Amino acid sequence: MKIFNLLLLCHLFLSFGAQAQRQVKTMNSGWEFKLENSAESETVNIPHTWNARDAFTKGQYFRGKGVYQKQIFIPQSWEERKVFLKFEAANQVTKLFVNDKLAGEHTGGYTAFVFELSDKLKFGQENQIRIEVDNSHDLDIPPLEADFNFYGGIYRDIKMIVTGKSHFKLTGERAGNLLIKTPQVSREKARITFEGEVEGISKELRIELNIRDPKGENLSSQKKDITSKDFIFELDIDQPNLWSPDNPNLYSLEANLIDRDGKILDSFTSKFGCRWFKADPEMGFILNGKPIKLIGANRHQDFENMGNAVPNSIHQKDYKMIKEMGANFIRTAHYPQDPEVYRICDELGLLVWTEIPVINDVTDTDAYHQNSINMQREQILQLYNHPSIVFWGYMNEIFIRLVFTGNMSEAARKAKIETSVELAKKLEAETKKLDSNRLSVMALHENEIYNSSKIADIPDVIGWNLYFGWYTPGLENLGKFLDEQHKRFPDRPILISEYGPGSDSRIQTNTPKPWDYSESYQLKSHVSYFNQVLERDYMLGMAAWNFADFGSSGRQDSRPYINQKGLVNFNREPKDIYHYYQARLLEEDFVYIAGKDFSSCYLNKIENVAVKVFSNSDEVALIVDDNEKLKAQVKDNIAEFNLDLPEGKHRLKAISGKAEHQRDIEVIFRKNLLANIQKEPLRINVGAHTYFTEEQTGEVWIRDQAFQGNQFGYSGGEIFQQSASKFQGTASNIALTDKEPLFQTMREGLDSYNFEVPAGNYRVSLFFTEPNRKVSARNIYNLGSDAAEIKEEIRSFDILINDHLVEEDLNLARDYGILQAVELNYEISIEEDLLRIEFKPRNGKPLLSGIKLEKL
Ligand code: GCB
Repeated sequence: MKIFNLLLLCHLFLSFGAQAQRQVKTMNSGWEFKLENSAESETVNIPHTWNARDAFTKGQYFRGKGVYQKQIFIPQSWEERKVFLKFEAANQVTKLFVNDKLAGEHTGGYTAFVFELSDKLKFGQENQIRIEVDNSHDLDIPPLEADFNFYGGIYRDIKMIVTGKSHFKLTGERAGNLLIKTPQVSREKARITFEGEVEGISKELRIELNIRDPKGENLSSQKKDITSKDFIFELDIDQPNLWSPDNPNLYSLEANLIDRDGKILDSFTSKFGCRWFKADPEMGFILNGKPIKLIGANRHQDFENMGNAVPNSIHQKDYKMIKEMGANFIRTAHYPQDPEVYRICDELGLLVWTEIPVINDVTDTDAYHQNSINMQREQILQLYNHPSIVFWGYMNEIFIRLVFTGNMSEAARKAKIETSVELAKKLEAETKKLDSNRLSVMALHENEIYNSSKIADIPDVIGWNLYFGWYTPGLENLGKFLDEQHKRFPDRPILISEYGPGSDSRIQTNTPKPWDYSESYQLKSHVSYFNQVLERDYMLGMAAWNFADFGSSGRQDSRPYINQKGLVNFNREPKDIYHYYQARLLEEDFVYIAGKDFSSCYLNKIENVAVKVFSNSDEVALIVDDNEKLKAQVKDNIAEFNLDLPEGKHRLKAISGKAEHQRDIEVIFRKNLLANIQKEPLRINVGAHTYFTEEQTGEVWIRDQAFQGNQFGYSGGEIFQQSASKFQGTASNIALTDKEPLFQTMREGLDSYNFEVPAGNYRVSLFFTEPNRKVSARNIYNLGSDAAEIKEEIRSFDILINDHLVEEDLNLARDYGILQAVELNYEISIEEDLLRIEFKPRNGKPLLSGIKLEKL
């Protein structure tokens, strides 16, 4: 009986709801897609981008028009209703055609828009929907250029919305949002306003408003007759449950638009939260009356093999990982992200800096200025209700292009500065006009021009993107820079909006250096930033660059076309540094043995195994091979152990408080590598102090060493360093390999490479690349007037193995071209107990990137 009643109730509710209330459904599946000018089409699902692959293969991706088409049946009954399409975003100019008639157009790739279809539809029939999306470079649309990919397509959800003839406004810059404002909040009381617009005003319309508290209990219900299109409700909440990262309390609001028969014509729901905050130039960020250091990361919206067309589940996972890292702060650099992002930040309790993509440069046209303003208006009006958002950002490193452009006339420089400052003033005014309760912010790169132009005086808060120990030398210079800024501009609240070096989980070392892409240099750098920021009360906080590795087609680091500054990999596999943040930030007991991707330890006799354990207590216990228990004090959330271990496999278990973590390592003595060569080839990452591990096989290329009576090593030469580059080796993509780090680092001018191995048969594989770009820039066969200089640069050399000439006049540029992976191998039989590879220069200096030695 009871069950029957319940079913009946459900049935009544559902049938009532289906006819009358707002209907929303995704329209993601089954679109015919083709690139303009392409003959072939394919069926795709949205989220979709056409650049998921080409942005990672050629360094240049297709920028142009893509067309999506679909037939949809529209029921006859919808003639009595209104029909809309909502795009959560499409990059970057979108046109919608319904039955070949233009139904709407939108500019800008990162905010939502809604088009009404009603008057173009045929009811009770099939209708043709065509969407043209264009991601061509356009000087009037931000972003003009940046260190990330502008993937084209409908890369966020697309939804159909059906309402009654009278409905809450859906089109326009709010894209259907109705604003919930919290102009005054204290512990005692929160003043709430709810405002919006109704379209299709007719007689006897009413809005019923219900507010629920964070427990879901009804807090307040109000009704109002609607006579004109704009409406506003006001209410006070006594002793509000405040929203904060620790207690992300959310209220919910439901508004129903009702006709005189009590029928619901349309409805709107939203969450909101009550909190207040300010940025203080001495005390930092203050939330609900208490200082809170903002610590977190920036986040881009793309993912390995997907480009920016990622489902909500990936957005959710990212922000959960950010929360689980212990962060309380996130910057959605460099553009507004998926609506799901802000929803999950509200739920999880992450404070958000969101910004529009006005980045690197400004075009001095009315259209560029207006598009920037529209983007800021759309961002603010669409995201207004999210309590997580505390900063509206509107510019990133806006003078970087100017600073790095050489021969620019003084007049052009002045004009560029003027138009940028003018745009900043407009964006600031627009931001404050729409929302005076939040803080405005911009991010600057390390250059005095932001102070001298006075652009840095415009927003409430300044974020500095500071890459000390990377683009600028000296990690320790960070604190000096911050103190100087604080002293010169004592009224300016500041935070670090970006910092961090690139790292590659395949590259490991115990002797980290800037630009070696090792995870241990990344650790060293982040530890230093933590220390320097935490000891300065005036600092609002810091956001690491970046939560995850991301696509950037112009980059040539150790992984091509990828910016590798992530705390996690492009596929979100954590790097060590992610766990360091956990140790530094989490309250509950935490312990983690670093070095997941560095578990083979190759030691010289005198060395111990260096183990770092991340922990948030004062002391860590380490149990080695289930018996020996060692203890170490924790400094900067790291306990260091030096273990004197025999060769072989070992089990480590770290304990701190209630937390435990276990890891296996293998100790291998370098001196035994040659003795074992029958079983395991020797692989050497020549010209590098780092270990390189191949992802597919787990094979390790060990760091290089000199031949000093220690069984194997180079003699002569030096580590190759590209001139004017900080990178050790060549920071260039290497064609025809996925072992870039092996080829990028090399030894130049070496005389020989020696191995003390017994007489017998061996295979010697040598790995090379020609790094000299000049050689290819000028045709090597047609040297012209600077022949002598170029000739010097065209390296060629002979190679002898135990006096046998194996290469005569090896000229990498001539025979293979530059920056290509070249592998040459030789089978050789030696009669002495020494294998000696000699490099004899003919022109320039010989070089070598790697050696693999196998016993046959
Ligand atoms: C920056 C930019 C960011 C880049 C980053 C980098 O300052 O704001 O977009 O990706 O540096 O890695 O160089």
